[in-house]
Amino acid sequence: MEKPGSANSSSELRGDYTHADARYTVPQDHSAYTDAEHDRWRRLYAQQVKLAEKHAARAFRNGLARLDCADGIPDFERASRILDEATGWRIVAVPGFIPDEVFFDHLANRRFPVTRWIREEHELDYLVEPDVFHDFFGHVPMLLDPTFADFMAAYGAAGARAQAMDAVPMLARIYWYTVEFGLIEEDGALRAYGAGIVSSAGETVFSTTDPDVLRVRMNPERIMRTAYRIDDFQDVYFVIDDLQQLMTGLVDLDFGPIYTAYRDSEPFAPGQLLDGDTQVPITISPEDATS
Ligand code: HBI
Ligand code: FE
Repeated sequence: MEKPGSANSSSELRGDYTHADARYTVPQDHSAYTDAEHDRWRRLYAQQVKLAEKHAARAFRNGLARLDCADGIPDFERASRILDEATGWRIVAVPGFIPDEVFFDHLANRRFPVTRWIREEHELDYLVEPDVFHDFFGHVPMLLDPTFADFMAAYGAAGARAQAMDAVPMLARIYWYTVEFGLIEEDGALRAYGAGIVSSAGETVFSTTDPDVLRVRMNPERIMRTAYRIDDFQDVYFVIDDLQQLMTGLVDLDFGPIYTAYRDSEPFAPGQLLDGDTQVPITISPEDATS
C-alpha cells in the first residue's frame, strides 16, 4: 500500500515539467520512491559495480565508493554534501532533458542536473533518455575527481560561446565522446570513464574488450567534426591517457577557429578511420582472451 498523498512512483513524474522552476529544477522528493524502485536501483547497482571493478576508471571506482549508494536510490541532498566538500559540486533534480543553455548554466555553476525518475522494469538494460541511474551512477562519481570536476565546469562555461557562434552541436560532441563515452588508458588496459558506458552492462564490456571497434586517441578537432548515434553502441571511442588531458587538450584550446572553420561542414560519419587518426590497439589481457 503506497503512502497516501505521495506519487505512487517516480515514473508518474517522468517528464513532468509542470512544477519545474526557471532553472528546470524540481524537488527530488526522495520519500516518494517505492520499494520496487529502490529494489530496481539495487539490482542495477549490483550488476554495474561488478563490471566497474574490472572495466571502469580508477577515478570512477573511487568516487562511487565514497558515495556509498548501493542500498537504494540515493538522496541528492546527502550526496551533494559529499560532492560539495570534495569539489564544490552539488546535485539538482530535474524532470528529464533540459534546454542546452540551462544545462550549460548549471554545469558552469557546478550544479549537476540528475533526472529524478528511475526506468521501468522492461527498460532495465536499455533506455534512450537518461534516468536517475544513468545520471547518478554514471556521472556523479566522476565529479568527485578534482580534475574532472574542473573540466565539467569549464565545459558548461564554454556553452555560451558555442551558442553565440552557432556551434552547439560541435561542443555537444566533446561531451558525448568524453563525458558520456570516453575511455582512458590505465595500467596498460582500457578503462571506461564515460557515464553512458559505465551505466550500461553491454557497452561496458563492448567498449573495453571488443577487438574490432575503432578506438582513436582523443583529438579535439576530430571529435568536434565527428557525428554520433544515440541508439546503439558507439562506432568509435576516443581514448585519453589521463584526466588532465581533458584540461590541457580541451579547456586550454581555443575552439573559436574550429567552430568557424567547420560549423557548416558535414560531420564525419563515426566508425571510419581517418588520416591523422592515431588508432589505439586493443590490449586483450590474458584472462579476457580466455573468457
Ligand atoms: N539535459 N537533463 C539533461 N541532461 C543532459 O545530459 C543534457 C541535457 N540537455 C542538453 C544536453 N545534455 C547536451 O545536449 C549538452 O551537451 C548540450
Ligand atoms: Fe549522461
